[in-house]
Amino acid sequence: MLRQIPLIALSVAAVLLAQAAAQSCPQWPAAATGQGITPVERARAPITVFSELVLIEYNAVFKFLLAQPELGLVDITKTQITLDSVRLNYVHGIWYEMPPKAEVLAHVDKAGPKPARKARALLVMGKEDPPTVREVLVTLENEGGGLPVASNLEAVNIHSSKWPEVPYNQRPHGVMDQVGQVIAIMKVYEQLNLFLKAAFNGYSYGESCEPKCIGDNYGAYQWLSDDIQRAIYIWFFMPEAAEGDGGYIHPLPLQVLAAGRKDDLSSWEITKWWFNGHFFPSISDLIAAWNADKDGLRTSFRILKPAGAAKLYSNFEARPGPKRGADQPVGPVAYEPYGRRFSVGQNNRVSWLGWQLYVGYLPHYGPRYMDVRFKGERIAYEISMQEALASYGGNDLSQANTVYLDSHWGIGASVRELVQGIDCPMTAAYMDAVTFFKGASKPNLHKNAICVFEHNPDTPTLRHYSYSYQFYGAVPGATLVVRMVSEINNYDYITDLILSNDGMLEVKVVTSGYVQATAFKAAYRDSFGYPLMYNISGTLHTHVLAWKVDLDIGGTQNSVNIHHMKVGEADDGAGGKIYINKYEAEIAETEDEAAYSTSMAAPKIPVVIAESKKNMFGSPRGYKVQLNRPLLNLEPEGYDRSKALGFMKYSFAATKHKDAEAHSSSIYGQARLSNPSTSLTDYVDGEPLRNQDVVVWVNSGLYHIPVAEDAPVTTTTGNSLGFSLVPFNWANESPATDMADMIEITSENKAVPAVKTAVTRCQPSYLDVKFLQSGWESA
Ligand SMILES: [Cu+2]
Repeated sequence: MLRQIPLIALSVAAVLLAQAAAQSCPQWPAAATGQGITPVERARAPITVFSELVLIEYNAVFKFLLAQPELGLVDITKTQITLDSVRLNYVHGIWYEMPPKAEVLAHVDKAGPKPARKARALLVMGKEDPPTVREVLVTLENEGGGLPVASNLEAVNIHSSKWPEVPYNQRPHGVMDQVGQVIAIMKVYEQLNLFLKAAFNGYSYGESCEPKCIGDNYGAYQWLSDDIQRAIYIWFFMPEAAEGDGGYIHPLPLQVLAAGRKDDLSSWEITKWWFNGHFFPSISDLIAAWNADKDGLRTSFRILKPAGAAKLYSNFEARPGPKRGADQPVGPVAYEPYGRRFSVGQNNRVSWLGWQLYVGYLPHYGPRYMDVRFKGERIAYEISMQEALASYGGNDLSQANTVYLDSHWGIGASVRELVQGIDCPMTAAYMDAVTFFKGASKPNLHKNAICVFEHNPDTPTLRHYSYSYQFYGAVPGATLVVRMVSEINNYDYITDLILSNDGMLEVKVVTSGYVQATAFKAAYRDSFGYPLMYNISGTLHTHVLAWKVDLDIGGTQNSVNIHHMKVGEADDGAGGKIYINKYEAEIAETEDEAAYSTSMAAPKIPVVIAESKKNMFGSPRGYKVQLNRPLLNLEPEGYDRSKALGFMKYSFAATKHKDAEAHSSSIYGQARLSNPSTSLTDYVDGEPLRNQDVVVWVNSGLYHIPVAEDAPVTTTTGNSLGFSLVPFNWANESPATDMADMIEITSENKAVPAVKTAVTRCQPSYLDVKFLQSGWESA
């Protein structure tokens, strides 16, 4: 059915074409197909200072690293994994190292020399004593003039930290962890299957389970103590019931904690069991309790296995019954009657109606947009995602202990191809992403993973209708969207950068995908979530997205002008006192004054300004940072597991730009929440902020209480997170007023199209404006 949609859409376009011809309008092109930029084109394109690495550069860096004898690295994909594999050195990831900002600006703005092009690599060094994780820089030469040559290995600190390395067990997830989990399970394999077959009606786990198989899934890491430095929660589900990828919402009420001692893979074992609401120290204890029917463990147990049509709840198969919209299954489609107004250049440079930027990504942190300009002026040097948190509640073993920091799992490395006509409109252009991550041996090409399209919001950017003075004025709405979707295991994060024709910029993330579920108990309804199906429930979790916004308004010398919203007093004209709205604008002198949590009782509106650059009315030019759903961490101050969540201590923070403070979170936080290498809280340290290169850190989040409507997957509607950057005395009037499609219709001249509009070519037929009087005057 889905495959038919483009055909239907084309026929709709054909009808529109016929209509256009009848009006002697220019031919409207049929819905455009995506214009992928091939790896060959990417490799040939002139490489700019903002270009992410291309395929051949990743390969050159990987080959160079493996050839350095002092590193002793192996290609992990070609290595037989054994118990000794923990003693291997391998490359976990490679990405482009953005040069220091001063060098980039000297090159871009002042025609200075092009900074050296470097790649950063994350190396897991299991062979060292003690084993560690390190990062190195490799220089790339010969760009644009033949094959890239990698050279010059530099030791550097872990990115955005003062640490030269992190402990081995703080490493990002890799193949070794699966070995540890298997070892832990194998130690109890026979007893586990004995129990599974008894409790789950003959279903079992492992090699000989067919046809009644139980699958497993795993959650987040925990560093539990100096001895137990790596532990993970495993839970079980029935793939047969899930029929596809829906196992996330078919959990069995069985969870275990698998843990290893320091770096000894053979020590991995299951240290805790949870079955249907009860905890056990060992499988023997669980089996003994089952056999003895302790607390009704056996006799009160019902298998969580939906049957028949109920199985559909976790998938997208057609439901029985009539379908809405069956007589016309295709709604409106986007088309561009005069062709595209945006362009996507090689090296991911996007231009549209005075906006220009470079679209990029980091494999761990996700999307980043560089050198964002409007009407030729830089608005932001960098806008980049820093973290995606999902922190769970629950009184079982796995859900209660789940805190996902998705930079660890790879927000950028998890982008996937987008489906034309559904993920992005038919008119979208597509770009590829290339990442090298998770112990790969070659770069991963994500075809059509980024789409760009102009979107008509069908809400005018500006409008006024005056029947008194008989005129109508408007600037039609127009936005450009740059979209990437990261599918991080069960969850889908749809990230949009939205540019508007009036200089506003919005970053918006909506979520979809499967919730993570557990066995439902009646008490859950009061605290953690509602049933999705019979006795299965999602569990309450908090989503928080964090971003870095390096604004450069009129240059890099900026200040933060915080508008404190207050109630003032005034005269009512008759000697009485009235309360009025007012603001008290205060420029933050230090970083501490510009870092705060939003309070409903003391609202603040932060504006990044250039104090010395004024608009024609003498107001400092600026951009307002508009927070959308900031979220505060409710965990008690000083709580160990909050230390990696520094990005949600403040809803707004502004600090002085430092190349060494490039990120507010890190890939190493997940595996050791209590001692992250990087935290935003370390950056807010009282430095002067006035007339400095200001970097803003914001977050946005929501509480997700899972309900029945989260099946099959979470809806994107109503789950929007993000922030906006809004011109604030940046211009002398609305920056939309130079749009060619601004229109004024008056009672004297209401011809269609109106002559007062700057463009007189064939436009849509606006409804004839009659300026009728209405309301009581016309009665
Ligand atoms: Cu959610």
